[in-house]
Amino acid sequence: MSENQVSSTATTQPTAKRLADYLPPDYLVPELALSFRLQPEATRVTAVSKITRNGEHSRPLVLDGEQQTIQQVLVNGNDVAFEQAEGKLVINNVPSEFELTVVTAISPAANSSLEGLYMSDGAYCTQCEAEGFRRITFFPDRPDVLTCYQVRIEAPKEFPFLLSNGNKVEEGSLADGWHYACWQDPFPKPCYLFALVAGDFDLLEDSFTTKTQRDVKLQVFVDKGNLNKAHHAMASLKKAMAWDESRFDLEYDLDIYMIVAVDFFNMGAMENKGLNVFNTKYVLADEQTATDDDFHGIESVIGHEYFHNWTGNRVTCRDWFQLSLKEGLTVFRDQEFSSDVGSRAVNRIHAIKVMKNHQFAEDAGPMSHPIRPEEVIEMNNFYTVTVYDKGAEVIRMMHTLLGEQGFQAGMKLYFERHDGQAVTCDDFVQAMQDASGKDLTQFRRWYSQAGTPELTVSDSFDAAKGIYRLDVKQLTPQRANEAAKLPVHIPFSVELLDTEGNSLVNQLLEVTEAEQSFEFSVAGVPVPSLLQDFSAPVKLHYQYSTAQLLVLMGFASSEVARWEASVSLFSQAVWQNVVRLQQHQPMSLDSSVIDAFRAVLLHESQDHALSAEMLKFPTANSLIEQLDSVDLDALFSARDFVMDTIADGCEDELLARYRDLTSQDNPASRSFKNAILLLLARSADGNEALIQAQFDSAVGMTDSLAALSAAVAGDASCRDELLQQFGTQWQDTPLVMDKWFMLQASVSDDDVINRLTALQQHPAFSFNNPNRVRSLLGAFASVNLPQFHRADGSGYQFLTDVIKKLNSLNPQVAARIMTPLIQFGKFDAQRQALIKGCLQQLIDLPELSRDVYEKASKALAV
Ligand code: B3K
Ligand code: ZN
Repeated sequence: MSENQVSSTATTQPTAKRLADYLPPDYLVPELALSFRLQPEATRVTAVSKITRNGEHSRPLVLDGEQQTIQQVLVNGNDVAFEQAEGKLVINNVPSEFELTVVTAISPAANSSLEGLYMSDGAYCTQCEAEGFRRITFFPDRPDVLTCYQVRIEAPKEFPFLLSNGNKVEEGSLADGWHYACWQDPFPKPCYLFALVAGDFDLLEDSFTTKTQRDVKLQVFVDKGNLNKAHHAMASLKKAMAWDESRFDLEYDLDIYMIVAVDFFNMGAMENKGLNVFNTKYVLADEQTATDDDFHGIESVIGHEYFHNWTGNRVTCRDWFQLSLKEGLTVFRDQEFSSDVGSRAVNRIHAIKVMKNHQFAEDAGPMSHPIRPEEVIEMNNFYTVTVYDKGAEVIRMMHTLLGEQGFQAGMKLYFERHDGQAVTCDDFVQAMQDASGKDLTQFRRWYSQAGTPELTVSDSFDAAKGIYRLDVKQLTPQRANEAAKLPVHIPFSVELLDTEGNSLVNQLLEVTEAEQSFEFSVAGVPVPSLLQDFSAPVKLHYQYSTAQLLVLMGFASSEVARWEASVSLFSQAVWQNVVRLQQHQPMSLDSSVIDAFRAVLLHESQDHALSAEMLKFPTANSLIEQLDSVDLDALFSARDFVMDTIADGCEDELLARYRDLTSQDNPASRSFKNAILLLLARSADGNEALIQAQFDSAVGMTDSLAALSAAVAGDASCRDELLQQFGTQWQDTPLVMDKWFMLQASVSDDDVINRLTALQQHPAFSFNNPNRVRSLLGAFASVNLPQFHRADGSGYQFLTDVIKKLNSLNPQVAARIMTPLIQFGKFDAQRQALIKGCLQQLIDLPELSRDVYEKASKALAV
């Protein structure tokens, strides 16, 4: 018996894996029997696999494995020689079919990275995607090895629930107060979908009858005492199951569906077959502790993970470069779910904001990659807004081009061809093409070209012929060391309105050339609504006049286009004032802009949720994305000025509408009311009494948090007192404390860094918990831009110190909160130099994780 500790710390500089190097697996594992004897410091894992050689060759068996102590390796029951190096176990001269037994010991209690088997608040749980299974046992840890699992879990009876994928087939008692359970998953799956949970929970149970009349047991497991907060998650699950049947004709395939909510989780949730593990943030909700946005987020993430059962689990990815195959498609599906059961326009606006505020920045930064990346150092760094959200936009474009019927025919063919397989993005597009007859050859470039295509549009009107013409140019910016980008296939949705706001033309154009023109017969010069509903993930350049935007904001057929016009109106006002500041002129705002926002307040019939979106002015992040280089100080001042001036100019209407909305008890009206409150806090008066009154009388978290946010945003004199009151009231409710930490992080005071440093000692804060870290520290860098970008560099240094600490504790979270530090290309030379200095400190760390290394080194190489 040999005992060898395998370490995951690379001795050499991390190297990239490349899509071009893909080779099929040398060995397949059709069956695996896994057995766990759970102990915090030394869990014994016995893995008995049936292994078959894939094709004719004599290459050794190479398995992935990290952070385990090997106790036994047997081939067909006999001891065997093996080598171990760099996270691999190698056995030479294996037969073409054999049984491999590997016994290892792991330490869940010492696992702070939250990958593999770890402990969350006393419960055992797992996270295997992308490459965490190799921390549980030695295995070919790649998604194209599909295996039938049998799992046996042994634990003390203090852990009453012993869960794994599939169906429970046996359970019973053992000696010394222990017990066991055995699970069998009939569907072959890649190891990233394996899950195990052992703990004591409250359990909410329900059932769902599928369209073929099969009864599925539904279970939601939550921490003790939280049962009353699990009902919305359960209702959302049932809604999602019904929706997938009606819209996609997809039915659930096991007899049981389990969701376990844990407090320590690196991301939102995980779609393990039959046993989803969720961050509590996306399960627990009641009116007192969760906002309307939280309720919406839960419904959407519960849906997302459920939809993965077909798009991800039944058909999975051949390799991790194909991640968008399952993620882009599943985000598209969850967006459609939210849109079908809620407001389509508002959901579309949220998706557009993610693209414009975050994805465009990623595309323009050092981590820019196509939705199907070609080179990866640490896979966890590629669960990005590009793969997920741009990936969903690419699926949406196919939906737009093919129509619902053509798209569904494509989905049907995709499942007919590939159910039970691990496939590529190309396989998906091919199914869409074959089912619809639409040539998607050029469209495939969306998968291989990084960067945001830019559409520059100019127009002209020939009064004599009554012809309006749009000249469209497309260009995807080429970066250093990149091949020239070819034109992509862009669905370009256009509406033309007359100046009274009547719709003249509403059409889907297809832009495929570098330069293309489109002509329309119309009587007079129309107002064009271009790229309606963000019909493609591109940047649009068209010089809208204020008059045109006012027509669109009031009359475009698409509610999303009306919102887009409001965003452009606001943005133009900001940029005009940035120029004034740079020219040392006083700032000013045209009264027509104030009038346009006043009209939103006075509008009687517009959906309140849409009005709210129009009043939630563009963030500084989204403004930064509109230009190639930005004077940050001028931007912050100009944005504040425009917001304050609108608030002052509309104060009477704001107050009147606010009062009117207080009696309306629904999420859309609350959203409108609270967007107004935020503006009232900015007006010269400050409206502190109103803020205080809402805070005191709020019946739910939406209104209470909105009042507190208004106090923080308006720097109200009651701010710290309200923060204190709220913090005391909710000190024992971690998810509410996250909201509180986030507001603390957005305080505009010059000494906010001291505040955040002190809060790291708060009893509710812990560096080990990703939700806390993201709320207090991640939020500072992504939301409090004026303080993060302080000219003295102290904001950058603060974040750098946090990343240094997390680098060893939880590299995945460290790399994730690092994003604001690597997107510096648009800033002034001084700030860039300060940031680069910080990144160099990270590069110089003695035990740098691959996660942080990949991002820091790419940023410094630009
Ligand atoms: N598939 C998981 C994400 C796993 C992230 C690994 N770093 C959740 C989801 O997208 O549904
Ligand atoms: Zn997903």
